[in-house]
Amino acid sequence: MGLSRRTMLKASAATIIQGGVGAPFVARAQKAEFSYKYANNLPESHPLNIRAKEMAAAIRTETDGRVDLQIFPSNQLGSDTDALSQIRSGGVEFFTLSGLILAALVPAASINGIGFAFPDYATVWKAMDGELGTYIRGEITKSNLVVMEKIWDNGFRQTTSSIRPINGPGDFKGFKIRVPVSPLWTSMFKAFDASPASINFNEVYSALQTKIVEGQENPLALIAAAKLYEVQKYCSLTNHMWDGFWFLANRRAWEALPVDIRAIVARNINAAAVKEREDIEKLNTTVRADLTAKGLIFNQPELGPFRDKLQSAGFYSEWKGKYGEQAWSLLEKSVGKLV
Ligand code: X2X
Repeated sequence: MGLSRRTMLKASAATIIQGGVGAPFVARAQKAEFSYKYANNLPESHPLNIRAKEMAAAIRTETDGRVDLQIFPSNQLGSDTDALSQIRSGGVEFFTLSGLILAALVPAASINGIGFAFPDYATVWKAMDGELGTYIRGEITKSNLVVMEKIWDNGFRQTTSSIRPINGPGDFKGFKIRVPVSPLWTSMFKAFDASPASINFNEVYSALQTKIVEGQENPLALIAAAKLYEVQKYCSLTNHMWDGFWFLANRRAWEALPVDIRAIVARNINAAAVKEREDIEKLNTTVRADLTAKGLIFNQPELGPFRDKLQSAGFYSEWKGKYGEQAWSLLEKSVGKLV
């Protein structure tokens, strides 16, 4: 019997099982043993979702179809705040979340977002793939979530505005800026005398469009992918923090996977993270020109005065106290003295 004929017979058998005429064609004859949802907050065109799609295909192949990862980009299953409670309850099995937002559950997880801590990517990966990352993952594990080893890149964050460019810390005074839902973000922009509003990412575009806020801050790759240039005029390269996404799993769902399957899934997720980091690094060389062509006006402020402002507002000493000696010394071991 020819292959195509056999496939057709299988398909018609599936149709009969499904209840006959009019039932949809079933591409996969059998439902995967583990059909898991992966939720994230980024647009489909972002490198995170492009690599996630490849990763899901590799996992399907390497597990002989036993694991089917369905990706839900752009907060299709709810805001980050909702998805964080779903990953805890098992409503979703996988979720990528900024460590700064995860801090609602795991306070130590926001530490990489301390203002102006990281000078460059080499320092970021050394810390996050090294001792600091190990410490943070230990804290996440204590909260009963499972976390993959490699953090995915969101990027160094830049400030966009519809009213004025940010040339120095004084331009933040009274500035209505959207920040993600995280005490560290609010605290940092309060230290700049701005007026931060906590808004989940799925509402950012409309908050900017309707002028509920005047600006926001995000990495260039995401400003491009989420088309924020359509509702913003200026982009100031404030480079004020590095932010990444931890790949989280619900513990019960993770432990339901046989050990050999877990190894395949983890290896593919971590490999995809490393590729995604490289994608963003490449994007960084071209995205500024693309955004300029789309109408964003760039400026590069001097960064020293921003750091001085945080210092004199007591930002660093306050957060050192919150994280405690152990975590703070791991951060300073990577980036140098901050206080
Ligand atoms: O909410 C944001 O701004 C985003 C997408 O960058 C994070 O996930 C922190």
